[in-house]
Amino acid sequence: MPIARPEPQNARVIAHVDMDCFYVQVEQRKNPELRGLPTAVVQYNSWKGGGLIAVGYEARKFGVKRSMRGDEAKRICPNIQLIQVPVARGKADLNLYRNAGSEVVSILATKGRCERASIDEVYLDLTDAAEMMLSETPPEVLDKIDEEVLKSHVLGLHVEGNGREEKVREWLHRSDADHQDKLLACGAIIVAQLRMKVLYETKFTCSGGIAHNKMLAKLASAMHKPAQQTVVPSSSVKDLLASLPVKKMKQLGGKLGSSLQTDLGANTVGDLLQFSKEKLQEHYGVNTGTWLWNISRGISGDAVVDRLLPKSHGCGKTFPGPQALKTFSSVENWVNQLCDELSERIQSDLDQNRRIAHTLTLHARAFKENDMEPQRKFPSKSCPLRYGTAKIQEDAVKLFDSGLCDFLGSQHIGWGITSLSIAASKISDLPQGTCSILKFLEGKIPSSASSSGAGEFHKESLPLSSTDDVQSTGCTVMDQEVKQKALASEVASNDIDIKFQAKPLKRIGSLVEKTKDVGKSSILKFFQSSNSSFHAMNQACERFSRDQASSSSFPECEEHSDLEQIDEQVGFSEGHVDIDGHHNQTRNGYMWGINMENIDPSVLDELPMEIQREIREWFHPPKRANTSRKGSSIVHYFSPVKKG
Ligand code: TTP
Repeated sequence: MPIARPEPQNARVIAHVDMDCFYVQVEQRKNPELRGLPTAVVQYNSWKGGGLIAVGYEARKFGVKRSMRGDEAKRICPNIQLIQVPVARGKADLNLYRNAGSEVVSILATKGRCERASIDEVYLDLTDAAEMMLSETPPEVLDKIDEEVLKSHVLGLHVEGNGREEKVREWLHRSDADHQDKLLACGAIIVAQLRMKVLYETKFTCSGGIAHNKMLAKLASAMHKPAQQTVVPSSSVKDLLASLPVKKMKQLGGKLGSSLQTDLGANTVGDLLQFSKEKLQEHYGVNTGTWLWNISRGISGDAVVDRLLPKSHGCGKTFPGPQALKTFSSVENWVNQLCDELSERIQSDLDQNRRIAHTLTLHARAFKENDMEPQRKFPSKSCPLRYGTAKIQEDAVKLFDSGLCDFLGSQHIGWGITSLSIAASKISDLPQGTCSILKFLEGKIPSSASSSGAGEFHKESLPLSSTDDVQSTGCTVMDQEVKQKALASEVASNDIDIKFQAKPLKRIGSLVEKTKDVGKSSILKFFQSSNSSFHAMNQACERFSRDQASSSSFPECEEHSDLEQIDEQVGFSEGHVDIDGHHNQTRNGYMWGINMENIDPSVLDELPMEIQREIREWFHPPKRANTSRKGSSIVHYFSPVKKG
């Protein structure tokens, strides 16, 4: 559902940059002989020559379109070069294109906040860069303006042909322009520079839109392609939207857009101007009504989110026509292959970017033979994501099973699957501070560091991550392996990244590092000790996880995924598991088998006061009755995820 957000008070400069016929360009860079030739990239599936997924601009001149199949494209453009996407696991492997997209993003991100919106497009917030240019070298004082900037299309200038560049130069140079237009002029210069840099460094062309918000910038970038840019001054917005078919507007391509056409008779976005805000709210609710009222005026306050990495990972495969999957085992086979790829990608995201995905979703398109309810769709199913290929496969198959049950209902009839996809979403960064010390502590212990190869799990488990936002239809246990795997990979890298650590922890690191052969390593042993409360806590987590795993079967399992319940299991609340027992024993210094004296005081001193106090109390407990350890600060401190 669209969200109505007011524009911020100060004018922004937002750019949308979209690569031109992206996959084709990537293939042409790989094989320069293809340059200048009509080229298209086709899907792996070779039925009727394969579906076209990217069409080069030379081929478009012949009328070749993405909706065609290779055979048809050949008919209308006999010289067309059809390049098949790279293949892995029996399906398209998009890594080549993903990596090429990342090359571009790393260049574009140098000028302002950058949001990677898809494999080949980004939004940039260039407001600061434009303001700075305006105050230091405003366009009106520039003697020479680069040709690429002069080739910009400025909406509302109404000049074409030879005179255009002169008009654009005048527009850029206007000293009497308002602040907003001056900012856009700076934005146009910056985007042209960025596009040239992209071309120079990657050999890819891209197109850009420059406006005061994301919505307008996106519309603009598609207006003049390839290798061009379009500027949307505020004065041109009304005309732009007046002729824009509602279905072309983002978020109006589906039912909402259809309803605007049929129920309100609005065929263009501009047609919505005749309706009051109240009227639109009456029809579509307060939020959507307000959003419609806003967009018809070109208002959109959506911020450019700082995100260079994808929001989710997904992979899918279609099985058109006779290739439809009709048995459970054939579906399972494909689900396993998709999961294999997904698992590899989320693992590499974890290793490279320290990000964890929390939700696994399976989508499918299906049909029933002699369907009595053709309107019933195969429902998408989600569950908390567990790391490890086998677990993802197991869960995805259960999701499919659950979806198929819902899809078929009580009917015992034949079915077929024409598309399958799985996605890992709700991706978040690994918690930093606590994770760093865990990494440090784990990574520096010879027994775990040396025995853990890349990808190997630590034997000792860690407290679980929270999956607070999972919309589960069936569910499995949130897995500790997320954390374990994170640690394993970090340990394997053997590279202690202390830049995220709070300062004191950094010093602990160096102190322990320097002195680890003598008694001072006791603090490490302390946290590693198989008898420590930390271990007890982990064991409790493991037990909890095992119990849940053994009892979890789709789709009827309980919702145990959140941290609160896990906290109970590890003894943060009274009367659960045996952690209190451990605490009692540790107070005698008995179970840990170490003395306070063995801990280098300077190391201990580096810990936060609350932790120091707690450690000291464990060894020299105050003479008072045993109290509940609910909310134990040390446990919180070393827990990788704090309850949010
Ligand atoms: P788009 O940006 O939609 O298109 P494009 O870059 O090929 O062409 P344009 O110059 O018109 O923007 O998609 C980016 C890439 O994503 C495209 O090169 C191939 C891939 N893609 C698919 O695989 N399937 C699809 O249905 C679409 C739309 C794109």
